[in-house]
Amino acid sequence: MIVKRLTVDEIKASIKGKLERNYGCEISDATKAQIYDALAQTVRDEVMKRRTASRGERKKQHCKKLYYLSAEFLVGRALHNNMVALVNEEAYAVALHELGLDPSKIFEEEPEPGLGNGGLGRLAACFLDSLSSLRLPAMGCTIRYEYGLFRQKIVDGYQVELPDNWLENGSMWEVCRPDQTQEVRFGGYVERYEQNGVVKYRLKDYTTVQAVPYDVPTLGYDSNMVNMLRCWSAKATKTLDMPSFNRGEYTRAIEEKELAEVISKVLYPDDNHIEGKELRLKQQYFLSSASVQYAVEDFIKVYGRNFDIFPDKVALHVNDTHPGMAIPELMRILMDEEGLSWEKAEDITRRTFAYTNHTVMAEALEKWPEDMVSRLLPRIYMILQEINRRECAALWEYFPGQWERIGRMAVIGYGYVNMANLCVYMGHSVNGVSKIHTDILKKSVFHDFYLTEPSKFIAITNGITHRRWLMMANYRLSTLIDEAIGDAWRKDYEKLAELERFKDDAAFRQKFFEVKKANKERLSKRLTASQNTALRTDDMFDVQAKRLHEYKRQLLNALSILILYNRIKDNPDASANVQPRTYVFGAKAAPGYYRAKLIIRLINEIGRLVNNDPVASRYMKVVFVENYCVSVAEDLIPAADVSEQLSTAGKEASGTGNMKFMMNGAITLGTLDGANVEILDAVGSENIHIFGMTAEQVEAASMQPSRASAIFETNPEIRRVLTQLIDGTLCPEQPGLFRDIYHSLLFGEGSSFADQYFVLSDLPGYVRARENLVRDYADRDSWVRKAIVNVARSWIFASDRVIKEYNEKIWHLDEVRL
Ligand code: 26Q
Repeated sequence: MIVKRLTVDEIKASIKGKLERNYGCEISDATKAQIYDALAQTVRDEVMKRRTASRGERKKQHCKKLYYLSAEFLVGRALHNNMVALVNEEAYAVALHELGLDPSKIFEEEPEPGLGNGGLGRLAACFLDSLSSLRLPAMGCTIRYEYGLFRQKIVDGYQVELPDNWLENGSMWEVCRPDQTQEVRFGGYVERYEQNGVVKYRLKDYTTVQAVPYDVPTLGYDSNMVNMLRCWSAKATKTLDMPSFNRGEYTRAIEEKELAEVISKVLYPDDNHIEGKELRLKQQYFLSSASVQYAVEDFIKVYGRNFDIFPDKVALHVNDTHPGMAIPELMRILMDEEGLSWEKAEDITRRTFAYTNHTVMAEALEKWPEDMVSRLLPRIYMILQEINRRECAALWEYFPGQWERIGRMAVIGYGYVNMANLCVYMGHSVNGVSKIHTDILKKSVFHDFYLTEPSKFIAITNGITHRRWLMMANYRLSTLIDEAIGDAWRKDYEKLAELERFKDDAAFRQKFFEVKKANKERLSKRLTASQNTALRTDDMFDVQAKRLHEYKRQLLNALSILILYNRIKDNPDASANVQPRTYVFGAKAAPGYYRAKLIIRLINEIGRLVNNDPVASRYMKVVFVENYCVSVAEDLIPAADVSEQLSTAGKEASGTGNMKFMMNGAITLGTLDGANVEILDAVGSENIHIFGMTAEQVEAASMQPSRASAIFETNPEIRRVLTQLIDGTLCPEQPGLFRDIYHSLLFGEGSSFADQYFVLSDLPGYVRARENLVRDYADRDSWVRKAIVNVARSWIFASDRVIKEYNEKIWHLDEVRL
């Protein structure tokens, strides 16, 4: 079935018609919000028409379906993205122009769903986009957090968090499906009973929470395929707790309703750090149980109760361990509800589940206290215990007498349920998100498992959707690419490689440079409006944008800016030919992460010092962009010349911001960590600036605790900036403000040694790398050539490539024929 694209006149008529019917007004007297509604509804109609045409095809063709389970889906705004996917942007542009409307102003009206912290959530969103574009049947499953990630304001240099009430005025893009509500059960106790001579278990005296699905359609690019992102919302059971109601405990009954609905109230704002909060465990089981129940229900609808073929028709993917309780949940359903034996259920479960790991840092590996799990999820706990018993027995055969090793690998050990061990042991595939990350998984984090089942471990390097991050975010560059090589790259990402030969075309290079400049102007306009900060668009833009975390080392960047400031102050005459540059930071800190918030304050204080200095401010400017989120990234990344990727080697599993910057023609300044290693492989050492210790060196040096003081003693420039942290140079009103940072760099605290992220160790090499990079920038022709090579070779990091790899190695889905 072919769905026709709207013509300019049809678009205009639709917008006018919606305004008339919904609001009884014309364009001239409509509010901005009403115009957004009318345009969004027009686009939504187009998306839903394609949904109708493609719906049912997957079932008819008996295609296997993927459920991608993720506690976060950071999808970003939908309107512009859907216009791109409809491949009708031109007609929309003309129609809006003829109606006297500015599309970019209308897009701003859409509240951004911030249903994720950072990389992991954004990856899930890029994957769903690629799945639809490649016509692979899938459903994303997540939680419909009423409050997404907090909005950030900077007040007096500090981060202040504001609630993100993104659903305040409703959302245009979700479709509620009350008919597919699932019941999720908490608490109670397990009763053993016999049925036809077979021992069975059931939950008694439990509390029920309803999971109500809200589906957000995800249209593939030029594919007419729509996959749903299912967002589960918690709702109290329809009837209030009648017994307590009858006893006259009306208010208690209402309180319990509130307690049920709190499950989907708010996204936890911690990234790469966990606290064993009970509500977080409830969220995880809520998502897991509702999604698995639906997957089983949907399977039965198409194939009946022929569970032998379940793994051939259903793939369940857990994005990190957060939805890992889906594993015992499927076991529970197969045994308790469908009557399968343990052996059968275990075999089906293992062949269905695959797990992606996103971190090697101990503080981010999830462990739940046994007593919490047994109280909240008694039947699930029983199943986990049995999994653990069988696992330990099997390991005893493999590693006889090696108690310690078996203890490390156990699903339950030392009073905790270890989620990573569960996912590795019970899944058929474990993947890391870059080559180096997968090597570290094999060598250390999961080394014991790797010995027993090496073929389970695979490396699939992350990627990003070039539709949102190039076509949508960088319209100017995309049009320029079309002019050079045609527009086939939009569907076939590999074709982006053809751009490389244009690096030798002087006219093309000139236009490329002008695009970058125009993007800088767009960013400057945005920041002028949002935070009253205009940018110098002739500067080199040097950007570090990502969550704030010590391992990501925004501190390395900040200290090197201070070093440069000192050099300019010491020798103003020699500065005359310094390339003026603007350092841009964008970063949210977890609200409870004291030092991360202090680093934000430090960046802002260094900014105050530099930006107010009559000499230094001629050559440098420091800008902190408030509220870094997907839509800020869409304006910021296309304006960057330099991409700062500074993580301590071995710590960043992959990084995906690095890929977004590369795809938009920024040159990477980075360590040999995560996907930076593969960016280096792709572009060659002449098109990237690499510095710093390797993961092996970091590992080896962790054993020498005295290195920080040695650097302090021997390097006067570093000694000086460290002293400036505490001598009142920064924030003279509060000279002791940054003592905590000073102390952590030089002395460490508690169990952690001084400078545990190797900021001081890498600082000299980083400062040198920055000098080389600026020298490079001065030769504009050669710089633009490098930028073009980066764009051309970024095709490797397209998420379409990633999804094809997952599909070949893990999921084995069939394309839906439309
Ligand atoms: C877990 C339990 C309780 C509360 C919070 C969490 C939690 C939430 C979010 C733990 C971790 C996260 C996010 C992790 C994350 O974004 N990791 C990043 O994933 C990217 C995609 O693979 C990688 O590119 C990054 O390197 C990795 O840091």
